[in-house]
Amino acid sequence: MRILHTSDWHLGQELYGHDRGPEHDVFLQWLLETIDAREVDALIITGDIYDVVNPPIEAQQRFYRFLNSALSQSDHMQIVVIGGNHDSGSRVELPKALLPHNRVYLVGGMPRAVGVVDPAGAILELKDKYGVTGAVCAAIPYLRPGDLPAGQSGSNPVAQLYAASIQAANQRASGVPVIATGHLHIAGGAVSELSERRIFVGGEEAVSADIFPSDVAYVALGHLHNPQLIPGSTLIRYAGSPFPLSSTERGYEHSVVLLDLSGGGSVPTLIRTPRPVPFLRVPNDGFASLAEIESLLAALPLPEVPSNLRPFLEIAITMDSPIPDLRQRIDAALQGKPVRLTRLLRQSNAVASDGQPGSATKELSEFDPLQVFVRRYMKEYGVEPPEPLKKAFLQLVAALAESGPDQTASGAA
Ligand SMILES: [Mn+2]
Repeated sequence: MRILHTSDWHLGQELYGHDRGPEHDVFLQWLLETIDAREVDALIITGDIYDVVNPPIEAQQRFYRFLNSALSQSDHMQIVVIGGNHDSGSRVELPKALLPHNRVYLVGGMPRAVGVVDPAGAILELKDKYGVTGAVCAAIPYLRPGDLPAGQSGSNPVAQLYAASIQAANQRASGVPVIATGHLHIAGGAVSELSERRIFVGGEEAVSADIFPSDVAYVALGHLHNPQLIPGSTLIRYAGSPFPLSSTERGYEHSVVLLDLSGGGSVPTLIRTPRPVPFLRVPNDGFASLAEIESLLAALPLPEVPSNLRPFLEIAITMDSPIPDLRQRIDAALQGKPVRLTRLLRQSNAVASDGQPGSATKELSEFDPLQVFVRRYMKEYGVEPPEPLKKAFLQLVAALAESGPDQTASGAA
């Protein structure tokens, strides 16, 4: 039984106004070819299919075209899709009735039976090309507050829900390997600044890897964008995003996981994904003066490519004093170059009123909300806010992000 695990596609994403569609097309074409060449039996996509709950029509068409091509190029490959924190659960499940029920499993939100969360409803049997069940999958999506059992003191509600689902999977498995999915933040995972929206499930930002028992053969995770193995009592992996979704991710070795499952265990192989658009930064690390940046830009080797595949460029500039025509000078240095500017980071050498060099000209968007809150609190009270207050603030920010202006009816309880 061969499974391919991928995650966090974020279809419909825009990077500082630049469309990522052409990169998604390259990735999805590569994925179709890889699935075919490697004779994959089941594809698992662990959430954040779309970047926002209300994705553009083009992004949804791209997803449906992919499903259609993947189904028609193989006569048995199954596709499991779980909802992520960026997805609307009901949007993920929308085309369910149009798709073959024994080949595509869309689990946008935690399944319910007569209104009550039903862990057994998330259990699927994945079959090999001979129609023999090769794995039983507990397809758990991103969990929203109403999905979790009322907390008994001392036990984590996420752990309880996983325990119930894995138990239901084991009952169905009778010796066949059990795998589980999730879209959550496991403690110890490496996060990507500016990329993943903070989430709180069951009141906690991160959940312990202990929730996955050793009798599960593989745990396929989504949410963290850096492909990574999570230490635990079994094989737990974040597949990561297919290409950099922010400048923070530009150094990652983006990949998908190919998993060979047998009674004897599971063997993962990472396959690097294509990166059709380079992510450049000038300078490569840290900051440089305008004069240095102008000469680095002049020397930048930039081959001519179609305009929608031009490299992204982030510029980080340090200044001793404000440069009134900064933007014009950067524009002039980039004139005619086949490159797409994303961020222009500014650092001032002047010492700001908060005593921190470099913060004087930092833009609000370069701070995360917690940093703004901490600075404001310190200005008022002279000390850092207490930890419970910071946590309450982060929960509020996470709740706002999920119920923002682009929120429509979703799987949220
Ligand atoms: Mn994501």
